[in-house]
Amino acid sequence: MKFYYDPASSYCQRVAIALYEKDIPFTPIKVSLFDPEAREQYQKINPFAKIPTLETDNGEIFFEACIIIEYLDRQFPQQPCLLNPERILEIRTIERIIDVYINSSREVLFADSQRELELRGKKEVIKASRLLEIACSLLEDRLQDRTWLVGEQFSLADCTAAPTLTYLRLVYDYRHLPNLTNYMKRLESRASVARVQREGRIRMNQMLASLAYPLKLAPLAVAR
Ligand SMILES: N[C@@H](CCC(=O)N[C@@H](CS)C(=O)NCC(=O)O)C(=O)O
Repeated sequence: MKFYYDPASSYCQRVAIALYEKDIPFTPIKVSLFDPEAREQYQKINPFAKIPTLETDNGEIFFEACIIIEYLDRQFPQQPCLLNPERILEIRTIERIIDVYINSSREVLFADSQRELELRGKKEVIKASRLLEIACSLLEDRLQDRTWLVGEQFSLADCTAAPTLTYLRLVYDYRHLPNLTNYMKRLESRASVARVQREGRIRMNQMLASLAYPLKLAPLAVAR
């Protein structure tokens, strides 16, 4: 099974967490989307030229991080079960909230952080910040009495949350939300998440160093 990815990509990290959680053997293939020749080759596998993509030993191709994780969960039923059928709607809802409201808003805030100061904070940025706050406080409430986002079992929702909440700290400080902050700390001490963070760190630091307006990950405060 071939996994086309970049170690710093948050969507790829979602899948890598699932692969490591289930201890699934795979062949990692780094994709350089900035190299026009490599990009053209890769488009034969994924016409959208987006990472991640999974190619099975039978030549089946899967893209979209959440679909790849669903495929892995079906094919490799060993623990942890990432899409527990009894909690499936809640798992999918949280995955959507993270992808649509948190990740998209994060992208808007990131783009804004790279504009000249006088051009920042336009309407779309205010709207994105509002959606981000709503989504983060929803997660904060859910995490009131849970270890992971959908209860005591690590799920697709957590595979999605870990990279997104890590990169979110570049542009949005959520340390005023203690449940979310403590949850992020639990994620960081989980082996699969610590591993993808370690593997993505060099590329991410290179990316941060090349920004017009450098950004830093806010450290996780000790939450009460
Ligand atoms: N909806 C896709 C999004 C994948 C995606 O946007 N990947 C980024 C890397 S994090 C990418 O390939 N960007 C390259 C580009 O947009 O040209 C998924 O869930 O897998």
